[in-house]
Amino acid sequence: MATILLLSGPNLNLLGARQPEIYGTDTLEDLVGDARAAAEAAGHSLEHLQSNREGDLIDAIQGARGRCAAIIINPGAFTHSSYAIADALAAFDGVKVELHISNPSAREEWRRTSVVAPYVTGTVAGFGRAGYPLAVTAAVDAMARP
Ligand code: CA2
Repeated sequence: MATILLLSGPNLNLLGARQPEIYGTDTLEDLVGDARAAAEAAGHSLEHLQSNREGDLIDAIQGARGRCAAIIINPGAFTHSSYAIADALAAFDGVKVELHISNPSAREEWRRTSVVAPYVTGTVAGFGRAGYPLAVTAAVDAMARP
């Protein structure tokens, strides 16, 4: 049994309350629940942290080193700007999944660059709520590969 860390970046705590046409009507708690159910069905546990602060996310990534087998991260808008989160992910040796509810590549120009993408195992984007258990399945599969 391994621990998977799910991280949610800035403003994701507002899910369900604003912009349902982009992000749906489900709350972050709903999405995390789906991810946790998928992890537990695969025999693993899932920890979750949401923060609006870059440093909290970096501390969590550092704290996962040697403790968690995988990190799934929806960095929110930090996806497009945070070299510090990118560096923290580069220093984590396990499986890393970048996760987005929307498909940033199909949105505004500034969302089309991910500074964390070079440091992750793979990306799940554009599938809304369904992306959360998909990301867990992808992480579990990658954890089993050498
Ligand atoms: O599609 C995603 O998951 C994003 O990571 C969401 C970020 C956005 O900056 C990325 O480009 C793509 C924004 C999260 C903010 O979520 C809100 C939800 C409801 C109301 C307001 C913001």
